[in-house]
Amino acid sequence: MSMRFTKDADWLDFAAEPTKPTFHLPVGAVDAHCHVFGPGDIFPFAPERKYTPCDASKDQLFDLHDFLGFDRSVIVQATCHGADNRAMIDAVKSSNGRARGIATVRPDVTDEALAQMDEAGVRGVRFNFVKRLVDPKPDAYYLSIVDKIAKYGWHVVIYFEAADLAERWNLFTSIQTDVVVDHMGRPDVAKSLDGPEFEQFLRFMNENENVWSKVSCPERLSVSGPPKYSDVVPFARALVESFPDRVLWGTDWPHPNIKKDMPDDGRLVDYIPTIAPTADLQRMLLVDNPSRLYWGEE
Ligand code: 0GY
Repeated sequence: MSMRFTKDADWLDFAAEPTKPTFHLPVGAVDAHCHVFGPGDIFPFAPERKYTPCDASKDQLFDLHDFLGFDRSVIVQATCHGADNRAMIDAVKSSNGRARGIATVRPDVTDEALAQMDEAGVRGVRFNFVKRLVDPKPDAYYLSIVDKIAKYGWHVVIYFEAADLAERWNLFTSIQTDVVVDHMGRPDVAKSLDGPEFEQFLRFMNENENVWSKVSCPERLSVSGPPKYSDVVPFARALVESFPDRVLWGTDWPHPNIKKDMPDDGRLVDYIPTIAPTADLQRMLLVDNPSRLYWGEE
């Protein structure tokens, strides 16, 4: 029997008809952070989820990428699906090698399940520390997963809020694989670029050469708002210019938990040259870096 889900009342749908971007993405551009949700009647949402999203299918995602000009993508498991990776894996398998996946697993995941995911195109696991999205677990929980994925050469994606960085510093810096931080570690952009909070994030990247950052999601961080997100630009641009070979960019479609100002995905693409102003920086951010990390291409 298929299940019916009703999206949360304050949930905004993604933009049905985004604008055509004026910025032409370079050939081989990768959307390194996007999701699929359900559809819930085929891939039910997890009982432990903190929100119920709208449906956002693989076909809608692939159509969006064609429209915007992305050649490839990385589909990241979202918390509304818990550790049930079927929707993400189905999307990755349907992509003809044009998508890679990031899974969420528990410490009791079997080796067989990991091997199947690897075969399907999964290249890492995501640890989510954002308390409104998942209940926190002790460091040992995450470290046991790090041990299990080691033999596949996978990496770890971490999503946390600025204050969590100090709290989890020892855990984060003990991980030996590549570590990819979602959305720049969610800086408070009302604070100074030179202040202690962002300074700590820069130190995290400076002292740990395995740490990468997605310079994505201005819409989640901005106070000044769309389409320019001008208060986020200095933070993202500082990372792109300081660590040009360790930054990634993604749309975050279908934009979970955006309660106002749902971004127009075309305008989000037009934001890219404001944080990566030269063709070289754009190529590294959009093509070279994700191709190396997710497809092993040098
Ligand atoms: C994002 C951001 C969010 C949600 C999730 O897995 C998730 O549910 O990551 C958020 O609410 O900030 O990157 O998708």
